[in-house]
Amino acid sequence: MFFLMGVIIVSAAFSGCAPSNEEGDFSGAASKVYVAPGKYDEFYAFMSGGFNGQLTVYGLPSGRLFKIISVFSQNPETGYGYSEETKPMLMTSYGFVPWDDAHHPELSQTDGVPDGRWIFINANNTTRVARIDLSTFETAEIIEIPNSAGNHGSPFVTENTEYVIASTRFSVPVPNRDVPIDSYKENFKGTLSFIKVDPEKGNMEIAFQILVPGFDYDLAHAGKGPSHGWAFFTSYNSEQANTLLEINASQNDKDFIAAVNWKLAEKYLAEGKAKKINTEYYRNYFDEDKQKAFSEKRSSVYVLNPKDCPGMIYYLPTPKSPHGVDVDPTGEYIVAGGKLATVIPVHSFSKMLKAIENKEFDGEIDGIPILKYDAVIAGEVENPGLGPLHTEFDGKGYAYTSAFISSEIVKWKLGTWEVVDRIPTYYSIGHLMIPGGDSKKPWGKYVVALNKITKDRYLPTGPELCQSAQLIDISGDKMQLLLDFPTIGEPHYAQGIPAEILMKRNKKFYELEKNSHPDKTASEKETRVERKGNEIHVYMTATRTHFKPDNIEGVKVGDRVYFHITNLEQDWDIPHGFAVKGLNNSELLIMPGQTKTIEWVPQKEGIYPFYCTDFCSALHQEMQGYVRVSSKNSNVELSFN
Ligand code: RUQ
Ligand code: CUA
Repeated sequence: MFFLMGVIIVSAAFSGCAPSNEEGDFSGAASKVYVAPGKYDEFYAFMSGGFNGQLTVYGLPSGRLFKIISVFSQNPETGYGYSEETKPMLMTSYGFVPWDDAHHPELSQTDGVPDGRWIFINANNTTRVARIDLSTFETAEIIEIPNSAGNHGSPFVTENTEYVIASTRFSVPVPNRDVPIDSYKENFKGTLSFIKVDPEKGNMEIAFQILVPGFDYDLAHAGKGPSHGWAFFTSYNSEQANTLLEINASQNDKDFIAAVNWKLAEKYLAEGKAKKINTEYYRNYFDEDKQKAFSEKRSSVYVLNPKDCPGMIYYLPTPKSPHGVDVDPTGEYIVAGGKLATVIPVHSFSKMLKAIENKEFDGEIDGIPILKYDAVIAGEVENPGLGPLHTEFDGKGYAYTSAFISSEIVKWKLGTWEVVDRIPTYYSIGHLMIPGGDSKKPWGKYVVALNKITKDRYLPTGPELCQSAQLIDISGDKMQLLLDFPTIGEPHYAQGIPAEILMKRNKKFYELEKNSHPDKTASEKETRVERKGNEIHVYMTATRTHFKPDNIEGVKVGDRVYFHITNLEQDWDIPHGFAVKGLNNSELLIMPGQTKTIEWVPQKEGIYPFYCTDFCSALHQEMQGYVRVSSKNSNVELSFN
């Protein structure tokens, strides 16, 4: 959340005054969220973890948490980012970065509708985009974005997931270099990135970037239907301040939404209009056959300059420090959340095209024509609540906007712009989510409010309180609050999709036969322990209800011991875990058919037990073994059983 201090104080005070427990009749609500034991939820919801760097999976309407998908942060629970197989996922041009701040999940789309293949999410801090495979619910790929800082306006998909788009919050020198900070206006630039997504495999590559003036680019959404081929990016700090932004970046009445004609950009790229800039970044991917992640280094990127590319980008003036930008299901309306504005401005795509044709410009900035506000505006929603941020759509002609300061969701009608309903949220709502609510075909049954502050809503847990989601029924004329449930980390954006779409694709285990991990142990007969200098490689198998080998001798203090463990099970829901005493690393959680490796450097002589950490059968407690560690110069022979 990027607000004026004053605004935050006002909002905190406001939420303090709001009623802590609203009256109201919840008797009907309980049955609407009750999912009987053994029954499935109707929707999956994916919530960003914010500063925990992960992505969480919930069911709706129950609000039950199913999984935390490890994305940008190491996770000792599974070994993600600790195991040798997954460490490469977190490689960047800054080295190994085991954490990030993840804000916006976005489902892949076909024909403008979420298709359930992948979900993307951004890393805000060390600028990256991840792709999660929704057959395994595991991170399949992470690509770093060069020439970017604060990858906040990211990663939003175009209508057929041709591109994932991303914008830079912080402008920085491009290419980055050592300059005085007060040379901001002259040296600092923003970039808008277009990441090409392979239609079959999903692999990401940065196709091109567009160099833009040094504003802060905040959020984005792609066009659809008639506006397919365009993408929209909000910006604030058009003042180009580099200090005390709370004052210095709130001077202008209007900032801008950048409208990019990416089809034209593709053409300019093909014509050789882009400049190749040398810069280092990483693409990391998980190879499911090898059951291992790999890192590839990239060394250049194509950058288009609007000055050389007429017609590629326009600015839509937008009051005032806009945050979200959301395109309605028809693709005609572009809604901005002007967080300091008193109205919600809605731009018209068709008016924009006409204004471009008639050259209704109000000057230009760095080769980017500024369109006249009156020539592009479709309407303004009056009385939209204080601090409007984000808008989702129900597919029935209504829009729902979150108002951070007045802690409410405001429902209004597209076309007439009249507010038809409002409901308080507890408290300080940021994003909101309707399943499919940023697509062409929303499943407009619920809206989820994603709230920053919970205060008195839950049992207190010391100074740190959970953040929260609220489920609201939008199937009738009046919104009805059904359920509060806590979230993991800070939820920014979220996505939802009917469960049946994903259930069809769900993978139950990895086929052992297809596992071509170089350190796989295909059967118990192949288990062994090998020494290579001071490295010990343990090729171990796990199956109910033992490890093989389970006694290992001849390891010496200071050896680098690699446990390569293959889970031989070929059955759903039978992972095995692995931990050894004193392991300065995480445990491993190994899914059926997988091979995983953990490194251990024993520091002291003695006997070290290891065991399975996941209660896998009645004889789980028997699933254990010992490693004998001897002194550096001992002559205990390497042996195993
Ligand atoms: S943000 S609460 Cu990081 Cu998407 Cu608006
Ligand atoms: Cu394997 Cu417990």
